Amino acid sequence: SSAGKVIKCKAAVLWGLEQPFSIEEIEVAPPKAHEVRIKILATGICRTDNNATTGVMPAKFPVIVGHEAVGIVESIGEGVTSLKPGDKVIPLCVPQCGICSNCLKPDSNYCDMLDIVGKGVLSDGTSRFTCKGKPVYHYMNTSTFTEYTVVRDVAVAKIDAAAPPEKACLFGCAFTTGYGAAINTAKVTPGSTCAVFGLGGVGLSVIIGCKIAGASRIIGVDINPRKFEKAKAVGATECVNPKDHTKPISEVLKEMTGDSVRYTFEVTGNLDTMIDALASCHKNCGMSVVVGDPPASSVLTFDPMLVFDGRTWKGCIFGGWKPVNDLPKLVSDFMAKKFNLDELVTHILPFDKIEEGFNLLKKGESIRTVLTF
Ligand code: CND
Ligand code: ZN
Repeated sequence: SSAGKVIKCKAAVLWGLEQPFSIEEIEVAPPKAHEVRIKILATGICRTDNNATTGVMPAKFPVIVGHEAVGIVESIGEGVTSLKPGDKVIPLCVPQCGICSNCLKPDSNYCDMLDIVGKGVLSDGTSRFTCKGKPVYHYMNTSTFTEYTVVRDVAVAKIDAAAPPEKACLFGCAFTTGYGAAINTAKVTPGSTCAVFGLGGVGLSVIIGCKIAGASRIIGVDINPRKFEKAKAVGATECVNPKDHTKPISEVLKEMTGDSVRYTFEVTGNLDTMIDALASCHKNCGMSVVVGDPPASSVLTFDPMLVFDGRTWKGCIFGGWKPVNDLPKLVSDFMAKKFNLDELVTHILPFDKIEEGFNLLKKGESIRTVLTF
């Protein structure tokens, strides 16, 4: 067996900002205490990974990004009790240690470990990856654009062994984030009107959540009209392109709905859209949820009347789920056909074609591209 030994394998390394993904042979060290080494089976491409290549989301270079995957536990480090080799798992960008003050709060999923996982190294301050004799850093605790990765045991969810990897990987980010934003964060009510800004993999998952919650009107908003067909296929009742209007989008939505948009979701990561989404929900009883990643160190200026009048402005990380507990249940619901992820996966490519997958994202041609190994 490979347990306890260094594994040589292929990985997509980013050597610096704005550099292409370079497929390299890397060395993956065995897991240390409370870590597991995972063989990746499938991994989706998310906007947040692209944000690492552009600097919108900070990363330490050289780095292996990727955070939406399904894999199989290859080996475990000392003290790991919750997982064993052979388990089918999802590496988690939001951990759940289960013992910090936030994990103990029933309504928080901001585990104390979360602030540590952003540092690009594991608990002992070092990386488990090397390439050409140099350390290569981790990303969001997951680093899934590689045949093998090492992660902390508190950041792994064990899922149904029968779950198909090229769909179930979406529970590592897009689906879980978007669906949870509607169900847990906004708590969308039956019969309500919702508007979703940004119709990528995360935005479409918000739509699925709004629909399951019983929303009667779901308006998709995107500047790329090629996204409308998919949005309607998953539950949008109509779609609007802000570029087709001279009026602010909040005015357009108000007219369309007789001023009754109850919930709005920002799922693009643009600062202007965050204000637009806030202004688009009902001024007194509306709620707007920020789901898109704001650019690092950005500052937003807004008219305080937007909230003074009564609107609620919220955010969420990873859809508000407590992932170690909740992901296995979400995957079971998926296996029981509670929701269908077919529309979200538009492209499946072999891992070597990662650069092509990112080009599809940048050109707005894909919803999710899933890479398989
Ligand atoms: P993706 O790029 O696939 O979709 C974004 C969509 O927004 C595209 O269809 C764009 O055309 C559209 N868009 C861009 N600008 C505008 C605009 N000004 N007005 C209307 N539409 C616009 O991205 P994704 O679905 O992979 O991710 C969406 C966001 O969610 C992104 O910011 C990502 O970083 C973030 C995210 C957050 C979390 C979390 O835990 N909160 C997890 N993963 C991703
Ligand atoms: Zn993501």
